[in-house]
Amino acid sequence: MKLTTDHIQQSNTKLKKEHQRKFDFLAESLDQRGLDVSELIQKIKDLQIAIPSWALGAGGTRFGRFSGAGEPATLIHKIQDVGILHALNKSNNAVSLHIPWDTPQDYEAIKQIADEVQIGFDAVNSNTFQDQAGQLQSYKYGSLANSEQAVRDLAVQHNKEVIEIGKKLGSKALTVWLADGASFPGQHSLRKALQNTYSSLQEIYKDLPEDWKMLVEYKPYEPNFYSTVIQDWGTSFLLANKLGPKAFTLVDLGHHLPNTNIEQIVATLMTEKKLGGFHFNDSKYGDDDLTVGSIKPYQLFLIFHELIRGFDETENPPLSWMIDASHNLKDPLEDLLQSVEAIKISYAQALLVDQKALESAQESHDVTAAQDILQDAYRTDVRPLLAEAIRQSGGAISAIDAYRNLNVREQLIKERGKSSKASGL
Ligand code: LRH
Ligand code: MN
Ligand code: MN
Repeated sequence: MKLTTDHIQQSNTKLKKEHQRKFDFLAESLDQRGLDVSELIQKIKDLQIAIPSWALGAGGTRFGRFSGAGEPATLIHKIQDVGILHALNKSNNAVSLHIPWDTPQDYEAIKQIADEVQIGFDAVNSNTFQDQAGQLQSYKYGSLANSEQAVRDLAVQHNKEVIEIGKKLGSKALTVWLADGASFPGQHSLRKALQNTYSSLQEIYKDLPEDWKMLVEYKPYEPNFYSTVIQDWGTSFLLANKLGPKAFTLVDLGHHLPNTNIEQIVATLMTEKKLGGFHFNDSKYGDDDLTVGSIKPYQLFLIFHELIRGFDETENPPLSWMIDASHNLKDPLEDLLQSVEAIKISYAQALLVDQKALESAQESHDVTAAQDILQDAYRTDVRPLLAEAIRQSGGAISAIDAYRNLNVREQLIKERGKSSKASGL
């Protein structure tokens, strides 16, 4: 199924008048606040967020998985799904692949299909947290951190292969997330595990093309429940610093202990020019992988506020923007549309912050004013601005409405069958 501009325009007709009324009202008030509305719209249009291939089917928990219907069963299906999202919201022009779940068979065919739906390839992810069929060594006790050289070699080799796959597709980054750790005190040497991880990463780094980044993702626990080798931003930052200028820290919003101040981590990493990218999601307890903005939208706004300041005030290089989510209940495509909208809402709100007024409030220690300035931006309903940016780009005024009215899922079920299942987590 391919959504055409005609389909989208047709779905916009009913909403156009009401949208215009809301947009005019907002545009006038933003204009009165001294904001350049067309500049804001351009910035919102430019923000493109990559979709993870593994989020296009129903996820699951340790207790069960309730598959949806018409799930993408092949890499081609996954690219088509991302194409559908991008046609609707004009905000997802890339997919992030996980290898070996998404190893292409026919590269030319894959690239051609991606081209047709205007999708590129963002960071490629390696997977050394599962054993593959016929694998000679096991990752049960770790991969890059393993005390056995032969296991480390296998994991290094896998990462090198992932780089080769990414090169053929036009990716420019490798994301490394390691499950390596220990579930019991005494299980392994904490120091040796870190040293092994560093030397294994060095081997992989040697193969990284000049214009690539290595994104080192951290996570405090799970699947190991006593210690994780790359447990926090500090450990990731330390490794990225030691590895060299092409290595960066990747922040997955769900990979923090409760109440961690993520915006402060963002500010620190940007100051050191070592923030590489994001895995956006939301969580209440742990790595819940919930819809972005569904639990802590103010935190997301504060993160974007730091990002915007960081882009102005630091030399941090451009970021990889990616979602990392999982859906047990909702239609994955609807959930992803909601996540992308939430990201763009936070970004747009953060663009409204009166930076000059905030700076002077900070300098005069006017705490009340500082809070008001931030909250004034956060409490602005920017949805008409977003809808206008998407409409101007040829997308849908309301992506979910269009998705439903155009019976996209029903079409996919017809094409793929009720019981087609996504691979991956
Ligand atoms: C680990 C993680 C990491 C993996 C993905 C499937 O929790 O966030 O990014 O690659 O989930
Ligand atoms: Mn992640
Ligand atoms: Mn995760």
